[in-house]
Amino acid sequence: MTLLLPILGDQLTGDLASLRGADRATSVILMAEVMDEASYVPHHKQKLALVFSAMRHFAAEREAEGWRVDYVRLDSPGNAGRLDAEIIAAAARHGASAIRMTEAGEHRVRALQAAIPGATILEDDRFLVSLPAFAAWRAGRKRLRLEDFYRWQRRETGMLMEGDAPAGGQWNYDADNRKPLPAGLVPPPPPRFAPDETTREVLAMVEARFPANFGTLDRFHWPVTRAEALSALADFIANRLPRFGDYEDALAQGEETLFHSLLAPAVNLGLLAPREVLAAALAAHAAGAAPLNAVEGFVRQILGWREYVRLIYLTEGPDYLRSNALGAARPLPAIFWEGNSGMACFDAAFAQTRDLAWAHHIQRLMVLGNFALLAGVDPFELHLWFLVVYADAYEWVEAPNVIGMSQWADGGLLGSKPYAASGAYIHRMGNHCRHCRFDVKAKTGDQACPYNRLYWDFIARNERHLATNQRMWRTLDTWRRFTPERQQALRQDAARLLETLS
Ligand code: FAD
Ligand code: DLZ
Repeated sequence: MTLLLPILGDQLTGDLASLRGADRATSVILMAEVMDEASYVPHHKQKLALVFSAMRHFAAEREAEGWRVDYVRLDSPGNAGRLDAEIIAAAARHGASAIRMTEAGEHRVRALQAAIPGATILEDDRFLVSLPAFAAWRAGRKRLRLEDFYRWQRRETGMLMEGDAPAGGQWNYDADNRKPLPAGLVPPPPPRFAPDETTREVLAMVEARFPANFGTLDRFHWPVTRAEALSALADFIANRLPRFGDYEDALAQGEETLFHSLLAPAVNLGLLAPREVLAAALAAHAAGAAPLNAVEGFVRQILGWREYVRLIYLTEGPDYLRSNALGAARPLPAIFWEGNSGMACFDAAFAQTRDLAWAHHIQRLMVLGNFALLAGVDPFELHLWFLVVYADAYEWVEAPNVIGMSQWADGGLLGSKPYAASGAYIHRMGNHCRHCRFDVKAKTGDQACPYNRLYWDFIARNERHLATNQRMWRTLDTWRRFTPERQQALRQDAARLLETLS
């Protein structure tokens, strides 16, 4: 009577639902590095190295705890290259009488799991909100909004609550969380975890097997074990959380990580549980070590956005990825692969994407995503790019952020208005413009900031769609007050720029 327990590459959690209560004497954990998962998109080299190294460390740790682990390496002889085939082969190899798994995050892998004969699939209770609870909450609601979801979850969990009221009297401190980084304030760098022997072996394997994939490996310093992830969490709580809120939306030339946590890769792999990350932030606040605006901002991201986007991804189904409410059809411009746009903000975001497989939220949303939105890039192409380039990218979290939040391709299901902004926003939030060869004050012409040159064209092009959105009325009104000559000049100038992108 052997129980087979397949663990996926982003299920690296010691008390995963399917492991809980299993008898180590009669169970076999199966972990498999497979080509299908390594190549459904050509992942950034650091993402591949992170997943494989973390999988190998997790397997070794379980073995040390007394589990039997069957670990199939990418180069193991006979590797079938598919998760389902590896699971079925392992079941036969071990004479398994039962297979128990925790549900996968992505539609693609959920479909594979569902087709494995006789497998029991358990809910992934590492997330705080279950699908049925979300469905019940959503039923009868006219609109979906993060703010409503988040308040519901604050009440449900009691996090940052004083009775039925939000701690401090406000549900959010967004208005306090929009400061540019002042000169002279140097954010403490996040810890760098030196690759051990296992990681070095994986780095060499990735370089050898995936030489053409995007990105560099030289600066691979991600936490790959639970112990390292806990150390990364402790470092963030002590050194960056207190100012996380203030500079959450800041952009700064030469400052890659600011006060961000860089925890998403570890949390998405399962090395850290969202509940413990939240608990650590709340404990810092209770101890007086982190102000409310910082902790609320952080809680909102994990308890709010992270849960919310997953539930939208799961309930909207695979077709959501093909949403294209604005009918954007431009192929992804080469600057997304080459980083030679000449725009200081864009090229900085690109460089750290290439070198760290990470960029912070405002770079993803207001620099990279915003540029694609203004240029009318096909949202599905952009989604594939985002899925490739970040160490924390899994479709369940990446796709709603790109399709919904960033590109408004779902027509406003996830977010209330398109995150479209001219260069003025980027100028306000940081100092990139001072280092840029383009002029952020100029609206048209070759020297003008490309975000400015594209902004009004985006508004004009999408006037019909935006007219139904109350939050866009003021902008539309401004556009409509321009003289026809000015409108024409702006659109012709944008067309000239768009021509150079193709
Ligand atoms: P911090 O700024 O320190 O935030 C703390 C945590 O909150 C993050 O670790 C993350 O777990 C969570 N979080 C914050 N914002 C979001 C959000 N919008 N959605 C879900 N969780 C959030 N996040 C991913 O995990 N994977 C992705 O592939 C991904 N793609 C994105 C694409 C676009 C276009 C945008 C706008 C956002 C994307 N995000 C994604 C959300 C967010 O940008 C990243 O989670 C964050 O930048 C990761 O860095 P960090 O861990 O330092 O986050
Ligand atoms: C991301 C990833 C990669 C690159 N490789 C593997 C792998 O070889 N084996 C595996 O079990 N999981 C891998 N993963 C993570 C899966 O893609 C992840 O479990 C799904 O995205 C969840 O739906």
